[in-house]
Amino acid sequence: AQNCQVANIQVMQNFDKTRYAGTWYAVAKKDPHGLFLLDNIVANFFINEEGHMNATAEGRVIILNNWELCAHMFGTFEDTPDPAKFKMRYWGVASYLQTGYEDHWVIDTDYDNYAVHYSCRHVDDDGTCLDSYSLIFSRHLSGLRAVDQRIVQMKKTELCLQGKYRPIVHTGFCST
Ligand code: DAO
Repeated sequence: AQNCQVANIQVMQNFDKTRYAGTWYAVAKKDPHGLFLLDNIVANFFINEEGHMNATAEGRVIILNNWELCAHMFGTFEDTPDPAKFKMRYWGVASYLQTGYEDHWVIDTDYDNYAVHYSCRHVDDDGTCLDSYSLIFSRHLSGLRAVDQRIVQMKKTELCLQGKYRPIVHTGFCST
């Protein structure tokens, strides 16, 4: 039985941000309200001098109704008592891009192939999530292996987001 309480969501045990560092390609995304990153989403995590996780990310966006560009974003992560739960502050290299401060949870990863990210922006009065987004990452541009897809599918279900993801294409839009 699933109650879909945000407080009950299981995150990665003993998360190791050093092993998580490096490049991750988004292969699927559950969008939040007011979606921002469309496709060609690539994130690069690293550990700064103070030992905190940082990231750069890029992706195709459409802003101001129909201006298409590659957004270059930067994020800093605050540790919390749970090593897999972070507070992420993010902003764009250009002022017209989105900024925010929100949860960034690592739900599951094997560090070498797949990762499942989740963020709930608004918890409802009943404890379920009113506005979430979630990214499925692969270490490889070619996507996930069947063995990883099965694990990811289980995690999507645990997040109560099964069927709500769309595939993320990589066309090279942000590579030039
Ligand atoms: O696409 O609608 C959306 C939500 C994504 C907002 C977060 C983008 C900034 C990420 C910074 C680096 C972390 C991976």
